[in-house]
Amino acid sequence: MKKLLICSSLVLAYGAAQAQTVNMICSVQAEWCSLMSTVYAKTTGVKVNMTAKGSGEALAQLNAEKANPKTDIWFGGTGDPHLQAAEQNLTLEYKSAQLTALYPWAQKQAVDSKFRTVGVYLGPLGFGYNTELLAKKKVAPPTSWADLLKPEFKGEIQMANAASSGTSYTVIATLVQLMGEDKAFDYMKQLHKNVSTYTRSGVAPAKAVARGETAVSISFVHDVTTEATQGFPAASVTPSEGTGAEIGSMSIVKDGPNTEAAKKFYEWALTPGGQQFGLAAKQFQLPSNAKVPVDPRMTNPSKIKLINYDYAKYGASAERRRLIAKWEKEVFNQPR
Ligand code: S7P
Repeated sequence: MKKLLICSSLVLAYGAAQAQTVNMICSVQAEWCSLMSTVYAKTTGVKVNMTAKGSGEALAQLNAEKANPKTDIWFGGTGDPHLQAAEQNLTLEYKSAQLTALYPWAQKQAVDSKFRTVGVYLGPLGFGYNTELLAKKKVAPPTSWADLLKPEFKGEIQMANAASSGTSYTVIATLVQLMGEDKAFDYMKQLHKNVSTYTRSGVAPAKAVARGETAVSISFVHDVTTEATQGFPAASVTPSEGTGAEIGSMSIVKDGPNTEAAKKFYEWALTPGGQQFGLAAKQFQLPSNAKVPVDPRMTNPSKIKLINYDYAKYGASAERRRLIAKWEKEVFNQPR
């Protein structure tokens, strides 16, 4: 009997310790998740174990862990792989009490996924450029997709590789929606000749622009703003023909080890209090809770030419796989 009591109190103690932890994959810049995790742990006593991974890599990890998930929550990253995770039954259906406080685009992301993901921020796609480098070369900054094909940008453009990067997939899906598939692929083949490097991660081209390693990047504009606020000679523009935007998303992993704790973190991360940490970490995506004050350095979606991005269609696994394979074959693997 005594043995049984010791055993069950050990189990209880173990259970309590377990409940005090959330394992999170972070697909925004690590500073943001670190700050959230520190504050969350201090205010609730719940430890957040954070692993940083880009959007595509995060989805790959959830697939790899499928039989025995180690992750509880996936915070941030482009919305398409979150939709894919939902479709592949990797994430949990959960309706947040905060849903009605969110902008319609964030709620739509939840509806499109049958409530297995939700929008946490919006970030438009555009170009970053190094103001000093372009001034030295006496080249005007690009303001349109057409501009990127100009001879003066040959070897001066970086973008991410669609095989690894959610940002890069957003570029492809945007161009396909903007121009039609045939014209978009013709365009990307021409663009390929001006691209010097396809980086693994989506943020890398903006960082390369900031450090003068390349003149121009195809990036989310908020990633360029982050560099500019750190004093780098970087500026951004959204293309005049129109552009797409990511709906950065958050999902709870199905059968994760700490699901109840993950639900609490998820709720908190959607409140105005939980959403203030992006800006505090110098990240300039537009938060999804309409009550969060907007910083003037965030791009106002109503002031730019945004396409009517079909998140459900381009977030579907088959479409995403098809477009990435086509891009690899017809664009990436071609000589320049
Ligand atoms: O936090 C910056 C940001 O651009 O990175 C996220 C995304 O995970 C980029 O991942 P990839 O390397 O897969 O492109 C974006 O959601 C986010 O805005």
